[in-house]
Amino acid sequence: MEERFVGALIGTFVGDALGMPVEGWSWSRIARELGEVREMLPARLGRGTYTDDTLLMIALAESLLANDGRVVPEDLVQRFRQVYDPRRGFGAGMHRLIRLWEQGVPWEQAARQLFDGGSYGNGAAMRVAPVGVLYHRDVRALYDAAVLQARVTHAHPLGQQGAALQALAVAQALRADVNTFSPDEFLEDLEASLPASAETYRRALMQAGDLLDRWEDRALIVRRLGNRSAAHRSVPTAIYAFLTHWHSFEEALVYAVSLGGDTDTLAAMTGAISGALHGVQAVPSRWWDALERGPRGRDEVVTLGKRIYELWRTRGFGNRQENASTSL
Ligand code: F2R
Ligand code: MG
Ligand code: MG
Repeated sequence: MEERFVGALIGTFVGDALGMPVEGWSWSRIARELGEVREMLPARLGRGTYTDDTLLMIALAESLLANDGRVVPEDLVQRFRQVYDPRRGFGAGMHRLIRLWEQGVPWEQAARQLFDGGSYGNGAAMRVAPVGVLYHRDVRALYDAAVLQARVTHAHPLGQQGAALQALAVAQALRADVNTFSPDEFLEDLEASLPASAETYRRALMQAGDLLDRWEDRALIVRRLGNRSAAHRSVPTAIYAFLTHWHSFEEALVYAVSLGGDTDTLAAMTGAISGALHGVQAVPSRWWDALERGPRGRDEVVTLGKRIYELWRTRGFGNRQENASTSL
């Protein structure tokens, strides 16, 4: 179990580092120029370095640990401000939020000022793995925690529901038995866990189910499910990448990156889910060796995963698995 907690956090890191060098490339450009991305490529901050996806996940994990597992929005704001480093490739909304927070605008008000009705970017989903593992036995508490940590930066319901869906997928992978795993059952259970309000995501998951044997047709998958940084056009895609390659952490991430677009984030979210199923030992050693070290580096992320496991083991965090819609 501890290895699977760590796997979800490290899976985010590995996917982020693998996908980042080609973020923004189309799937056809990746295929044409590189064939596939199976190795850590040179990057702005060095091979194996991470971006905002992992940095914000680390900040969220540190915040949960400092607050006895609770999501405390004011604490998250402070930590997001502390770790903010423009070289890590943040989304446009986050740059703006940092300025609003510095001006003293309260977090709920600041988040509502982004875009039209708040951000529906995938930024709240890409960082949510710590919530998914900590609350994996209590779907209702998980949903509420995932939405609350999302509200700090993403006021749009699609941004919040996307974060909740990604957390649900991580939790479900953590609870799953790899020996009896079924992609169809995984999708059915995931759909059943969604509240009635998450209709956009329910439809996307149904599409994903219909396309399970069409994964080689990347043009089709990108057209139907998406590969951009909007949560509703990337969270279902990451779940799809996991489900079509559920047997292998490496293949799932290589496939997620091959879809192009928001590659660091697609692979980070796929990595969190696959890491929760297979555990940290599934990370290929050549990828493991390349991961960034030092402050907030690979070994500290492992320690965070172990500390969150310890928090869950000693404090329980519920044992309910009923439909999340009952809480909404
Ligand atoms: N942003 C990037 N990468 C590109 C920039 C990298 C740069 N070249 C560099 O190397 O420095 N990556 C990161 O951003 C994504 C996470 O996004 P987040 O945190 O949700 O940001 P944002 O800006 O809030 O949303 C992303 C985009 O979605 C569109 N959008 C969101 N809400 C919208 C709305 N209500 N209406 C219209 N559009 C909306 C906007 O285009 C946002 O910019 C991850 O990929 C992460 O890796
Ligand atoms: Mg990123
Ligand atoms: Mg990205």
